[in-house]
Amino acid sequence: MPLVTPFRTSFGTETSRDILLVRAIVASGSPDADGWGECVALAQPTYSAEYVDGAQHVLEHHLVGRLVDDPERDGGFDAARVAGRLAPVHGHPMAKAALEMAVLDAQLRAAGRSFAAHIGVDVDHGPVRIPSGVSVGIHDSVDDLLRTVSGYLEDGYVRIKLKIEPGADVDHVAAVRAMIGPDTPLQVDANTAYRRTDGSHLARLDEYDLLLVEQPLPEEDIVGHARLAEEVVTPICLDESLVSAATTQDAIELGACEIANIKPGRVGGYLEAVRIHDLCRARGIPVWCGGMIETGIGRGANASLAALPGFELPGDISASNRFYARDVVVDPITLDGGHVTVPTTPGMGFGVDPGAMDDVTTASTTLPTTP
Ligand code: OSB
Ligand code: MG
Repeated sequence: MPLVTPFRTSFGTETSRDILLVRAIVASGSPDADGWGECVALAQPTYSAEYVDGAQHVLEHHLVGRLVDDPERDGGFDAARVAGRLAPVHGHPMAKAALEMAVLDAQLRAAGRSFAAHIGVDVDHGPVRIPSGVSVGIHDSVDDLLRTVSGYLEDGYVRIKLKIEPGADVDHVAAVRAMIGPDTPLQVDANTAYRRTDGSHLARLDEYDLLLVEQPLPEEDIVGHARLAEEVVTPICLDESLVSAATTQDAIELGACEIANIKPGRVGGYLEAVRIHDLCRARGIPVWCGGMIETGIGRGANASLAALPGFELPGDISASNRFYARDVVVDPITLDGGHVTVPTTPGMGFGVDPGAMDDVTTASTTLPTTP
């Protein structure tokens, strides 16, 4: 799917999105269930080790069969059992998350229940709205960056996140802060572009009253982030490093994670994401929902997750039209007064548009769901 504008980060430029979807068709249940999951892996292994063709391979050859062979499976599939069945396979959280999401979507649709209600969001007393932030790619020119940011503020986004890298950081932040004034929430995301020795450079960002600096150091460098947290006043937020509830807990205990970006794909699924929310909340660590340039499938689910009370900061849950001219769902996320509305339809929070889906489908593979 083409992006409406190229999206540049410290790890590369995305101009289109090659998206892997998992559809779970459970025909033996009562009623029959049908669900979709979106795999957030990018085309190249540059954000994390996963990439979309690898995710497809591991799903086809190592993951789906483990659900089909579950001896305790009683005709249908139970989303609560998926992560445990897949646990013997190391890594591949994004592939696993897509599979669990499809099963959970099918199960919730069959039960006539929304994901938001399922995780305890009060959707019975009128629409729930959550604040919407936007992630802004690296721009070659500061003037262009200011034009882009102005446009998003006109759209109503309540929080700006700037992608940064060495050479496009302090000056860009200073110019944006000067333009937007002191009251608009601003944060930055380095996607691992700095090193431990960059502490004093990153401390120059402290002047600009940022909500947080996201993932300055490499994924593995938890101790480095803990040291940086001593050196820099701006709170350190982890993204790439947080691959599970256990790693999140350790990072918090080490002082490396003052704020957590929760991405369901990165942690192996929405159920693990809820566990991370719960543990952060118990420890007083604010969380927010990250994005992976999702279609309306992942975006609707993210909007539901982000309605949990620990999501104290606006997420990267922008309107569908921030990235796509045409979405694959009938109910794309839209912006209304800087907020998005939490979906309450049965399932993970979207309805697939079959025509739009057909138009962008390049290939599909059917795997048996009986051993
Ligand atoms: O680091 O948050 C990130 C997009 C792709 C990969 C990684 C990241 C991002 C974003 C965009 O920042 C978030 C969005 O979907 O709006
Ligand atoms: Mg990030």
